[in-house]
Amino acid sequence: MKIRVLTLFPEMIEPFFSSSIMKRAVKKGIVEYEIINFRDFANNAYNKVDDLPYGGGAGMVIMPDALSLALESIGAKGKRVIFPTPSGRLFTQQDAQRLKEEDELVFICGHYEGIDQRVIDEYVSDEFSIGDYVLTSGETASIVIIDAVFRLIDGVINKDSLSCESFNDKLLEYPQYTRSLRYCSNSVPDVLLSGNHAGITNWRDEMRLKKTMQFRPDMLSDASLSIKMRRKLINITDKEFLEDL
Ligand code: 6GU
Repeated sequence: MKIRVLTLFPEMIEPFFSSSIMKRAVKKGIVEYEIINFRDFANNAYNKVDDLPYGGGAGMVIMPDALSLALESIGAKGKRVIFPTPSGRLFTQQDAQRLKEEDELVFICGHYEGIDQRVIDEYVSDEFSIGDYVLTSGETASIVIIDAVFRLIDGVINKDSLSCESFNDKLLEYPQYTRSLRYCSNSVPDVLLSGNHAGITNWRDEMRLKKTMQFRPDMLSDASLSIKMRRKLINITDKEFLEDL
């Protein structure tokens, strides 16, 4: 996959591609990237890329000129062009699954009050928000989306870690423990040391249900639970109901 990021702050993006798992994926040739500073495409005296909004209001808006020249330079028309913005549709794991199938992705990082709507109309295929809060810029949001997508590509990370993780079946993950056995006088749950695989699976399933109930009850309503998991959920809620009495 080739990822291109159009930004006014390349120094915010570069470290993500040159560290950790992303660095390895780039080295292996699984992911290619290009960071483009669209200020380089400005053709005015001060390399100005933004201006006041027509109609008034606070802040500055990215002008169409330099940004669209940058987009033209990479033949962005017809490509998957993603514009992260707080006014977009909420980005989900399902979107990440869909995007991982693409050969090329282009990201536009907005700043200030946003970018001129005509560039969005002309080039952008997806407007995504990464959550209900406001960030200063699109760079951090782009990195979040790129991370969620590229880790799903074959060869980037161990397949086993992908198969059983939060959101695959719309439940949160169970808690993990590793050595040492004693830490701050807290011990590891006995079942994990028992060698009883069925017992361990059962405990982990229960923990996933409990955690999801505690932190994301909204996810339970559309989780596609097996009959076995549904029974467990009923058991847990019954138990908690009785404890509350
Ligand atoms: Cl994609 N951008 C910005 N600036 N803020 C956000 C966001 C994106 N998603 C949530 N908040």
